[in-house]
Amino acid sequence: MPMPPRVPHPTTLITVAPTGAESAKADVPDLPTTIEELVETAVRCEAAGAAMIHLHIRDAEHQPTLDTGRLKEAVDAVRGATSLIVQLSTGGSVHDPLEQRLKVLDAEPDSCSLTMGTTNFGDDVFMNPWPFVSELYQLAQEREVVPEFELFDLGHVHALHRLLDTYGLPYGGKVHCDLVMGVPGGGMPGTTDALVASVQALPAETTSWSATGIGRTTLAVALASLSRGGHLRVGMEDTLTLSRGVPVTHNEQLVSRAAAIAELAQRPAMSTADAREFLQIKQR
Ligand code: KMH
Ligand code: ZN
Repeated sequence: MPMPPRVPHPTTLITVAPTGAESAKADVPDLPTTIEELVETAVRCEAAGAAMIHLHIRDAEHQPTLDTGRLKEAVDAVRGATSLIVQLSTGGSVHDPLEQRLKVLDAEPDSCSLTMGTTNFGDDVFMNPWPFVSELYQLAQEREVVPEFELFDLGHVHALHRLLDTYGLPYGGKVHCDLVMGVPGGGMPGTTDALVASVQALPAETTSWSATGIGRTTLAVALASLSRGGHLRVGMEDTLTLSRGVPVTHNEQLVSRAAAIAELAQRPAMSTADAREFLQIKQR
């Protein structure tokens, strides 16, 4: 079976996912939810080694929103303050309707997340039926937005084969995946075995992949990813503690830790300029 290249890239793409849609500001006051907090977070995370930011936006009441104006405001603000690749979540929250999630691309991000299938998500269901995935993918191709394929399960890897076989390569020709592991209540576990099984099954067109482990799987997944030649996603969307009982107070801590272990693996953090070239991001 053809497999993605085994020679690791000499540097590590670090993506920060600072907010997510699941944690409440009232429970996690350090979660960046305002535009000002997002910009401050983006600036500090870029300095610490991040090259891409995966954004979920909140409204004035700190609730998840897919309002196009608010998304655009955040994209412009982060672009104005950093050179980070701005990736908008099309996953939103489990309560967002599919039609609204398709409209995320109206905010003209550099990249968008694109989850390759439905998955149990805590007590909820994160819906990604095939017609929605296909439509979103074709829209990303049309709008020249580089997708990041979010793979929560081995079945999602299988669906990615079908997508690429049916609709061809994304804008820019690069196929970048992110393994999202250890989601409570669904998907694959955050283990080295699951990571290796998924990577071995990736389509031959895959040019790069990262991995993120939810909650306490974060370090195990990061170390497994680096040792298997992958890249890293970290952030308070996925992990709220640095170790048992020690809360994350700023996303920069997670990015700095990721950059340090990448350095230790002799694959230091990738610059934003290199990441733009690496993922073939359109100049906007
Ligand atoms: N918030 C989750 C339901 C994505 O950003 O594309 C979905 C999620 C995936 O976070
Ligand atoms: Zn997300």
